[in-house]
Amino acid sequence: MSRPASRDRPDGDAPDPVLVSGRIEQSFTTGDLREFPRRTLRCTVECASGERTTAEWTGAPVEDLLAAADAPPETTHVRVHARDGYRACIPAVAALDGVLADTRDGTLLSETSQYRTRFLAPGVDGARLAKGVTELECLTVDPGEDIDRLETLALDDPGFE
Ligand SMILES: Nc1nc2c(c(=O)[nH]1)N[C@H]1C(S)=C(S)[C@@H](COP(=O)(O)O)O[C@H]1N2
Ligand SMILES: [Mo]
Repeated sequence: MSRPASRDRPDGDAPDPVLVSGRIEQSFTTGDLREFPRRTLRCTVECASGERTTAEWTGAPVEDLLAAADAPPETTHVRVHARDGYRACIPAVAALDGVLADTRDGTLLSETSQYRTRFLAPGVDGARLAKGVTELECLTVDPGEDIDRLETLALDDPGFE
């Protein structure tokens, strides 16, 4: 599946589709994402610094995306990868209630932001609500394993809005 490049793409030449990796790999363009049932989540993005914003985020249910990629039942975490190298691990139970949003408060993210997709899930701290998602990856993490080592959250770029 392909679509013509657009001059006003905010993503520049970043990889366009979102890859979902379970037992199989599926890649979805933002157009494909809109074919899924729409889920809206009211979610507060809360920064460790104390700043917070609340909005309604709409997009494809993470649960459906994972099912499409045949997520292994033993999945413990979903690792969300983003365009800027950001990687965040979300406990699978929380991720399943999440949404891969393309819309905030009824407006396409691509019209207002430097990114077209964002991962949102209830109860997840703002630092893990990745913008500009490139991949949702199913992981099975051993109980003793250090989750921090699977993440890269230190890039916070205030210019990526
Ligand atoms: N890809 C990506 N996602 C990211 C970040 C980032 O640097 N890169 N910063 C995180 C942090 S620390 C916060 S607090 C929120 C900020 O979201 P906002 O720009 O909507 O306020 O995005 C999160 N998602
Ligand atoms: Mo943050």
